[in-house]
Amino acid sequence: MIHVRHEETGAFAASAQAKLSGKLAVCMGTSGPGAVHLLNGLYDAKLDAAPVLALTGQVETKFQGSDYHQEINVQGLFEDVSVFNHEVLSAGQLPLLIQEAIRASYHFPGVSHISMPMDVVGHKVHHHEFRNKPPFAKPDIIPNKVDLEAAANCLNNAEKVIILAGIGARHAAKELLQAAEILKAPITKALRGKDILPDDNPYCIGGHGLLGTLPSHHAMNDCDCILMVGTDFPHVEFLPQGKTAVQIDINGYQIGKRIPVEAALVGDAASTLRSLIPLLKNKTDDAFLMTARKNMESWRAKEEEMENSADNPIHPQALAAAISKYAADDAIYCIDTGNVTVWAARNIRIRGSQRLTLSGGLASMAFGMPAAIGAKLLYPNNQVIAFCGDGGFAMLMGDFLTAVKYDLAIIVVVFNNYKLGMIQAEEEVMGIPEYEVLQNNCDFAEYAKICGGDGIKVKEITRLDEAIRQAVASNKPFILDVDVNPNELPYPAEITAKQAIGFVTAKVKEFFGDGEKEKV
Ligand SMILES: Cc1cc2nc3c(=O)[nH]c(=O)nc-3n(C[C@H](O)[C@H](O)[C@H](O)COP(=O)(O)OP(=O)(O)OC[C@H]3O[C@@H](n4cnc5c(N)ncnc54)[C@H](O)[C@@H]3O)c2cc1C
Ligand SMILES: Cc1ncc(C[n+]2csc(CCOP(=O)(O)OP(=O)(O)O)c2C)c(N)n1
Ligand SMILES: [Mg+2]
Repeated sequence: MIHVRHEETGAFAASAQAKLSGKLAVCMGTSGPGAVHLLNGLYDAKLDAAPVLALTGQVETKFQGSDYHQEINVQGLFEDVSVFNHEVLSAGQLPLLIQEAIRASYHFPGVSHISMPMDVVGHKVHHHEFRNKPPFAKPDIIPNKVDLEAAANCLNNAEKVIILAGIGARHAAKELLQAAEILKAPITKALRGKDILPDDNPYCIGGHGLLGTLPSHHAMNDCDCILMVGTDFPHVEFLPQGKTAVQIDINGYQIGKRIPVEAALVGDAASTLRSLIPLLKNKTDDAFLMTARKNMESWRAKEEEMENSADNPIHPQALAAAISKYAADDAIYCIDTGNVTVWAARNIRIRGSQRLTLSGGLASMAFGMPAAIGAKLLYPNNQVIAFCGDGGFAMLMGDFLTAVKYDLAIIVVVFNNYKLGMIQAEEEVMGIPEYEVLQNNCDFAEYAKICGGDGIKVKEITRLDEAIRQAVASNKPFILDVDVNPNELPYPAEITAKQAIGFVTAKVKEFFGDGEKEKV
């Protein structure tokens, strides 16, 4: 049992553990406010389909219904977030309910919730009342022959195929690369699937969407067929109309959700690809792939200008790339939401057995450090690095004390731009001058030391490398608080005229003092 300072940290940590391992993770909160505090972390688990069991307290049954101290309708409150949601009515019921909850979390998958009135818990439950371990069978699901042939036809008839792969294809890297080789197809990754393939693999053209790369944007627009594997990529505005599509997903409900598909393959990513590959014809024309590779080289070269820049204030791209350079081959990255997500997506180069997790579906701030706590507890021998925004970090910074208490040598990198950077960017592309985004931060490195950890504040690029070396060598929880350029814009791969006009309008308004002047 790990005692956290804020229940949301516990729920995020559990969600991150479940996302990284695929195994059930458990978190707890008291009745009333403790239960309410869990919710955001549990929604993160729900939206990323992570198996999490949440246990909450409840007031004694004899007081229920009387607006008793801390009494809330916890079942009602948790109804939307959970796939299984029950109150324990008697101690004897508990073994059954726990097993049901676990089976539901794995099967659907998602959050199960059990609330426990104070008079019901505290009784002895005998071990034999638990049935045998529930059978969590993992069937090897493959689509039928007709569907496989339809998919093969579609892919064989297309000239230019792009593969969009997500976290559901994590165990299918070998098969993805075989398919890419036969189809002469570049592979672009949905963000939750960033760690399925090393970023320097010659078939990989980075990620797709707002945080994606320009080569991916071009390849997606130029292709005539999209092969989606283990992804529920939600940003449909980046999936062009008029393409044919083949989709592989273990969950039939997901197929056709984001884009109309010609061939639906319900099955496991690796097994389905293994059945599909013998039906594919080797394409001889590799011009589409070669163009994507060439575009990727130029895009990389452009990013490297920022990554290697000696400018002050430090470019966040330079910080992300430097961390990526010093990270261990087995590092686990835990990423916050904000502009910081953009730098993680583009400037971390995944290699070796590195993992990366983020709040994908919910896109919640403050995920980074709690996720790092969860990851370090589960994988104590791996290096664990959180990429945090200053806004996100400050939300749950009290739980740095938890990392200290349990001796968790996590590295927390704060991309400190003293503002809610992503919100400012969103305001400005809409033509709204910067409004209420600035933040009066403390020195987070000093804070780390006061808590009993260690830390370094970095303001100049010349100090960055040495600071990172100290962070990775430290055996204490460590905060690397780096001042990054507050004016760095998270440009999308391609800027629309509307965005550019909005941005210029906002800047002109800011110049003439329109909008709110903030004191920090
Ligand atoms: C600030 C911010 C910005 C973001 N911008 C972007 C962006 O620009 N681009 C982007 O890509 N993401 C972005 N995201 C993340 C995005 O919201 C989604 O979470 C992400 O794209 C989903 O990745 P995924 O498809 O790999 O995972 P999921 O959405 O979890 O989908 C995984 C799919 O795999 C299936 N599956 C599971 N197991 C198997 C199996 N064994 N075989 C076959 N299928 C399986 C599941 O049924 C599911 O359909 C952003 C997030 C944040 C916080
Ligand atoms: C819990 C939560 N509240 C609000 C938001 C909306 N939001 C998205 S990004 C962002 C700003 C993040 O700021 P910071 O953590 O400093 O990162 P930066 O964008 O500056 O890199 C906000 C407020 C959110 N995603 N999650
Ligand atoms: Mg910020």
